[in-house]
Amino acid sequence: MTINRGRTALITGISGQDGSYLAELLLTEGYVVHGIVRHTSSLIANTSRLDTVYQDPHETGRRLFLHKGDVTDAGMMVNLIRDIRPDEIYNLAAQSHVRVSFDLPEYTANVTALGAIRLLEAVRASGIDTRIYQASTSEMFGTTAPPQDENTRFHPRSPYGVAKVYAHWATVNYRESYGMFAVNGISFNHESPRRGETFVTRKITRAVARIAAGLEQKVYLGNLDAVRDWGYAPEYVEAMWRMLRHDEPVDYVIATGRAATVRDFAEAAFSHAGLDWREHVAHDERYERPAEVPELVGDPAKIEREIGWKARVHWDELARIMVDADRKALPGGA
Ligand code: NAP
Ligand code: F7E
Repeated sequence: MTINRGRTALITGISGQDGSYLAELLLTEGYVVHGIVRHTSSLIANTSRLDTVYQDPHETGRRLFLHKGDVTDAGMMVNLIRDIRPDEIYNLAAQSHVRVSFDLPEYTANVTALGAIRLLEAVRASGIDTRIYQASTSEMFGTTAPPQDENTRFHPRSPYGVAKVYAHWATVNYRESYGMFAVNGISFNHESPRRGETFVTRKITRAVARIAAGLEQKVYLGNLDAVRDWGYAPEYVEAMWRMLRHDEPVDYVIATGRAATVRDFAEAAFSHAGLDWREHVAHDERYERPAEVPELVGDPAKIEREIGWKARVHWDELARIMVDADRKALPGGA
């Protein structure tokens, strides 16, 4: 921990799944951590995933600072970055739901694509020397066949994927144009008990817990044939951090290299609770997308070789971790 003492990081999207795990990791490593949280009308801020690390503003010696802000507000980002002068910036803020991006394409572009360029420009305007991590995604590969690696052609299939391609190339462009240490982590799907409840893994494991407890009978899903490479989010934030501690600014695929269908995941999750998925999963076309990404399976050889990062938790163990957590979270859950 001592080697990082005094280092300062800024995380956009700190209240999200990855942001919360990353904040925990960096605090454990001795960093001072700043995060941008959005204004809401009903809460002081959406910080439920940060409960384990939240520090009251009146505490002395605290190392976690939350700032009200939004990546659609360029001035706010310039001022904040100039004030705190972070050594590392992790741009995790996004409208990250693929299905939702079809309903809110312009909004998704504003946050997910232009948010990245606002941040890069804010760093330039502040004139500070910092390292920047951009949360790129396997969704950029779209229909290009697996295994996908750092040289695979992009063919995004959603407004979200298109927005992330923009942010990805903006990051490469600022690295090449201005010599910034700015890198893309091309993450494949990664999940955890903190995953948003409308992503398919969490939707399934939450339903398993509620069905096992007799609270409901069925879960309605869309395409069961989609293939994904699901990893464990706490391991992925470690990859992000290690990419910024690397000697050179290099883009990497972050993946397990293992494939499973949505059907496989559902089967594993239900059977972990002693249930037969076929009795509880029903189809609803409203969960299908105008264009689907059929098969994403990453080739993580480069990050394993050059950074020494390797996924340990694979999709079937992940299903068990998430089912156990969702069962425990129910009132009276064990
Ligand atoms: P997430 O749970 O959806 O979190 C997104 C975060 O962005 C939340 O903190 C959210 O704040 C914040 N946010 C949204 N709009 C914002 C805005 N206009 N200004 C400031 N903050 C805003 O996503 P995640 O799963 O942690 O993923 C983190 C990043 O990695 C995202 O960029 C995502 O696109 C990318 N990614 C994720 C995966 C994956 O499988 N998880 C894979 C590849 C790439 P609220 O809490 O207020 O909503
Ligand atoms: O869908 C299918 C759906 O929404 C996975 C984001 O973190 O990972 C995530 O995007 C698959 C798709 O994740 C339902 O059609 C079936 O094929 O959990 P998801 P995603 O779209 O892969 C990437 C890497 C990101 O970057 C994104 O930010 O499951 N599916 N039935 C369903 N999906 C949902 N959500 N709900 C269903 O009922």
